[in-house]
This record gives sequence, C-alpha cells and structure tokens, in this order.
Amino acid sequence: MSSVNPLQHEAGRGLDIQAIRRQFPVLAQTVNGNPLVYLDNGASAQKPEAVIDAELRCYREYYANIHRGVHSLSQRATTEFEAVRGKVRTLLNAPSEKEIVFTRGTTESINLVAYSFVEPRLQAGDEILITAMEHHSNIVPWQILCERTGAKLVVVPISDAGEFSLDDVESRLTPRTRIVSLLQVSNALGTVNPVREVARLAHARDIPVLVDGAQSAPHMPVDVQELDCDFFAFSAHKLYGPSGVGVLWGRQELLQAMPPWQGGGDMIRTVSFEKTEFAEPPARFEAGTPNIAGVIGLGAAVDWFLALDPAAVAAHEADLLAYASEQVGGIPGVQLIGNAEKRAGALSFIMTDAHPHDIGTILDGYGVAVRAGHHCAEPVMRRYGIPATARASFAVYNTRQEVDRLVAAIHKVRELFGG
Ligand code: 7TS
Repeated sequence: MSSVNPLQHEAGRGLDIQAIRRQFPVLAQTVNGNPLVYLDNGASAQKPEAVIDAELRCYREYYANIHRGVHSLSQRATTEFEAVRGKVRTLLNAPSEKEIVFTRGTTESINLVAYSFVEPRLQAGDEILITAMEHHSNIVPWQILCERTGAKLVVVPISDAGEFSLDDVESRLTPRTRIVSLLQVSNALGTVNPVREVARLAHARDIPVLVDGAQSAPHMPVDVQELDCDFFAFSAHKLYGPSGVGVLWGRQELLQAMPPWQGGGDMIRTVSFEKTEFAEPPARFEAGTPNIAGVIGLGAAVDWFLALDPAAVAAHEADLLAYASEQVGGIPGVQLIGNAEKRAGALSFIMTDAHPHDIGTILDGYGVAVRAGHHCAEPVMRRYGIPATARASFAVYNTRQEVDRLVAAIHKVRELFGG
C-alpha cells in the first residue's frame, strides 16, 4: 500500500470520491437523459482506468501465451501473470502465493472445491452444510454432488432479519458433515455473516470451511488467516476487475492432497500414454490457457483497491448503506428486505403496488441502474414469500447525492403506481 495516495484526503478524512469517480470512464455518461447512477455493483462493478489500461497494455505490448515460451514476450507475459498471485496473496493475507488458484470466478472456484476436494471424500449419508441465504453457485454444485453420491444437503435457517444463529449452525454439525460452505456477505440481503465463529465451531469437529467471498472481498478487508477458513472464493469482476476471472484460495496442505479436476496442458509435470504426473498446486488446477490479460487486469484491480485501503472503502460504503436504508426505508409503501445487525453492500426492497421489475424499469428511465429479480438466490425470496426484490448495491464511487437520485426516482414509481 502506498503511503501517499492521491485518492485519499488527509489522514482520517476519508476518500476523495470525486477523484475516484473520474477514474471510471463509464460513469461520465447520461442514460435516458439523466446522469448515470450505477447501483448494480453487486452484479458487477465498473472498471477504473488502471484496470482497462493494464489489459490494453498486455495486448498492445507483450501479449503471448504463458509458461511455455522461451521468447521474450512469453517470458514477460508469464512474469506479469505470475506476479498477480503475490498481489492476491496480499489482498487476502494468505500465507503463500502457491495457494492462489486462478479460476473463471466464484462459481468455478466453488465447483473446483466440490469436485476435487469434497467429492472424493463423500459417501452416501454424508452431509454438506450451507445456509438459507446462499447464492445459487453455493447451492447447485452441492446438490449435484448429493445426487451423485447419496449425500445430504443440510441448510441452516435464517430469521426474518436475515441472520442465522450460531446455535443453529452448531446443532447441524454432525460426524457426517464433510464441509461447511457459506457466504461472508449476502448479495440479496447484505447480511455480514460471522464466518470466523462458524469456522471455530466447524474446526472443533475437524470439518473444513469454504467461504464464498464474492460480496465481501470488494467491500471490506479480508484476512483468510484471521477468518481461519480453509477455502476462500471471489470474482475479479465484482472487485473492479475483468469478468471471467476469479480466485480460489485454499490451504496449501489441502490443495496438495487434492486431485486435479480438469486435465490438459499446463497442469502436468510429465505425460506419457502409460502415466501422467500432475504439477504441484496451483498449476495442477489451471488446465489450459487461462484468461491471461484478465488475470493481469485482476492484478491491477487488486493494486488499485489496496491503494484505496479496503477499510476506508468499507467505511464509505457503510455510510452510504446507512443513509440509503434510512432514506429508502422511510418512503411510504417501501419495505426493506433484510435487516441484519451487520450489513454491507446491498439494499433490497419491495413496494406495495409495484413489481420489482417495474421498479427497475422506471428507475432506469431516470438513469438509475438497480437490479430487479431473485438475485440468483431464489430460496431467499421464498423464505420471505416474495418473487423478487429491487436491489441497490454500492461501490466506492457511489455518493449520497446518488442515493438522493435513487430516492427521487422511487417517489416517481409511487406516483405512477398510486402508492
Ligand atoms: N456468490 C455470491 C454471494 C454472489 O453474489 C455471486 C454473484 C456469486 C457467488 C457468483 O459469482 P460469479 O462471478 O461466479 O458469477 N452475484 C450476482 C448478483 O448478486 N447479481 O448478479 C450476480
């Protein structure tokens, strides 16, 4: 982290949000005649110049395939690509960069753990523990495994506020539990979960823990050693980086004991028709040519994010979320969904007379981009007996003025629907 950062005001005065905004070309546009208010960051965040430039530079100056060329371009591309592991190691405070596996995103990272770590250990009657607020990517891979092996998916329930209790976790940990897999921050409710405490309960029974960090890594400092989890997954595109790239961090001794899950080039030591020897992690899990420029873009995103200071980002977004909860929650006919004591990132709401899709469409008419739907968390919607919500989700470049624009646009929805 640089000690002098032009994007930060004097120490203690927070971030210079206007300076940050100027780094995002996409934000400086009008949508339907209004300045864009981008509040769909939970789905994907916009990209700063630093990330766009890093990808462009790769293609313009030194692009080549990695790990296999003796020529200079390939060596440069390999060096730049491999340097990203160190940056991600710093982001997560992981013990070693050998524990950083590049994937296509959170979804692929979870599938990798499911097929390479859990499935070989899974027998009929074994259990996989998740929570009732998971994204589909932390439900469906486990269901497929259960279908194949006769194992059982066990779900920790959530309260009306959108929280689970540690007692409910503990009472569902059994001698048959093979993994606990949970998100750190809910994309649908914004709930911040006590993953460290869950890990403590699980580890007391020698049960490994996977943390879905898709919505935590972009919004708060993450320290996998402090969380004491065994695997941590996140996506670059939600952290101001490119889409199609993500990370699985895993404890070295676990990765080392895991078989490959895909075979191909780059993940082997030697190949003959009689026998193939696999490479050590992380290469063992990175078969084929990866998204080279994308990983390099992730590296630029991590550098950019760390230079802001994740704690400062968290503080700014906490202010926005508190302000938005108060302002949006105060509009007659609006009901907030999810009221956990600790929340980050997202504000879900419904309105008495307007369907979330209508809300989303009308807000777009005023240049305000929110997500409407089940947010790939259908069981969460079912828990509240609703088909969908409208969701405003925040990034470091959002402002209170943009929240005011959101609120004004919601009032227009009320007028139209006679609320
Ligand atoms: N886990 C959580 C908690 C998420 O929010 C998402 C994406 C994923 C996993 C999957 O990430 P991917 O990069 O592999 O697709 N969430 C959302 C969302 O809330 N709206 O669009 C995507």
